[in-house]
Amino acid sequence: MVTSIQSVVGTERKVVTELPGPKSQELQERRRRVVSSGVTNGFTVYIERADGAILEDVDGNRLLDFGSGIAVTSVGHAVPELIEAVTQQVAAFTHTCFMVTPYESYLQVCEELAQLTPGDHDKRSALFNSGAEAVENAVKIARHATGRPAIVVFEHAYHGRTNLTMALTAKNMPYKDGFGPFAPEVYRVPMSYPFRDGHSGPDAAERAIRLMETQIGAENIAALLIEPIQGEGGFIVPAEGFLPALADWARSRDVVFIADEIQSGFGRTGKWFAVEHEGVVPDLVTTAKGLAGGMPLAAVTGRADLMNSVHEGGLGGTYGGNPVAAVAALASIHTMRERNLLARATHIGDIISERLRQLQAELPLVGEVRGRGAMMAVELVVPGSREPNASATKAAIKYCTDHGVIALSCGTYGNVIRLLPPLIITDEQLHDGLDVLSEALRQQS
Ligand code: PLZ
Repeated sequence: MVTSIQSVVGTERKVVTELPGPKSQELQERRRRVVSSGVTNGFTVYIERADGAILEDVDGNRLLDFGSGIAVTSVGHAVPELIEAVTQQVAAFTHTCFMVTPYESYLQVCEELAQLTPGDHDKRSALFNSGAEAVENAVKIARHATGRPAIVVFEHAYHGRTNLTMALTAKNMPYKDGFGPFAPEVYRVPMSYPFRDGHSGPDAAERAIRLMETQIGAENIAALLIEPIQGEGGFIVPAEGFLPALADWARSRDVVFIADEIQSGFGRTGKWFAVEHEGVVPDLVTTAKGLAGGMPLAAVTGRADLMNSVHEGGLGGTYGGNPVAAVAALASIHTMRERNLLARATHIGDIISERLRQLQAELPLVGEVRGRGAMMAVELVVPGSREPNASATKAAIKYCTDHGVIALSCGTYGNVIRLLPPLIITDEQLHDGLDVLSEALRQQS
């Protein structure tokens, strides 16, 4: 049964109707009557099945996936090993609640996390359902362990949509507007954003440290929380030396350094975690998305003394570390190793950078090309300036989706196109999608 589903989906992008097609349009009509308009869709094609890097919609269109459901399906769609593991687990048992009666797969995920996350110190993990929930718990743990209230976050940061994580997230629209009041004791300092601030990494870190010391006081800070490469904020890669300087400062002041690797982690950048590119070892790491290949699972992993400082029963939740999600994570991690997907991520990054840099040389619309591995982006500007160009970004994304390539935007100013293909994408598929994106950008120039 499983194989017949897979064999139906081809490996090539193929648009056979207008997009969205008639069946998708019908579903969209139905949707309007039952789904809150507060939840939106980037692209209203309704998906029926998927395989590898291709999504097939209800009208039979085959779309090339450059988004991986926002950096989730890194191992690709319909991975046989994952299907097998999940199917067997569903038949065995779907839920007991780990806090009521435990099961082995939860331990195995924590063993993998201890091994894969940076540093060879003694580690513990706790499992949750979503990225926001992992971030909330990392903050709870850091506050409990230090007895301090303040949490420091950065400009352009994204950490989630729950009340605490909205406070941690920078951008007002659409994430925060009208949803306050927000959780207190959250302080925001400037990020290193080389394209826009021109600072070296150490200088940008010095600026942030000065603010923390003078306006908050290190003795009041429980944790410094940072995405090593910012995701929703615009795929901002801090200047070299920024992360190590902050991590050193945090260590010297007993401030917990939390790396939010929810988008940048799990092989996306060519290493298991993006902090590894600069040799940084965080005290706590939050993971989700790519961890479980599409099943909802998230984790906080880090120093045993911090993770165990919480009183018994202080962490948990009904579904955290659900057995179906847990075996999906194990299958996904195994697939990443077996298929050498970290090296694939680097290879994908090389292809994308080369193609995008050619475009940058050709088109003044392209302000910057940046990212690492299979987490690459272009920042679009008004030609001849650094003025963010959100309208061109929107139009280029529309061109891509009209032509069956699912591409996503991001950025505080809405002017960044990000590429997050599944790591199993073939070179042919990648070039095909990049051809469409190139044409999309040329049309905006
Ligand atoms: N931390 C770094 O990227 C989720 C958000 C999509 P959840 N990013 C996609 C949207 O508009 O809601 C994310 C992230 C980083 C935390 C999160 C939150 O993860 O699983 O969406 O809660």
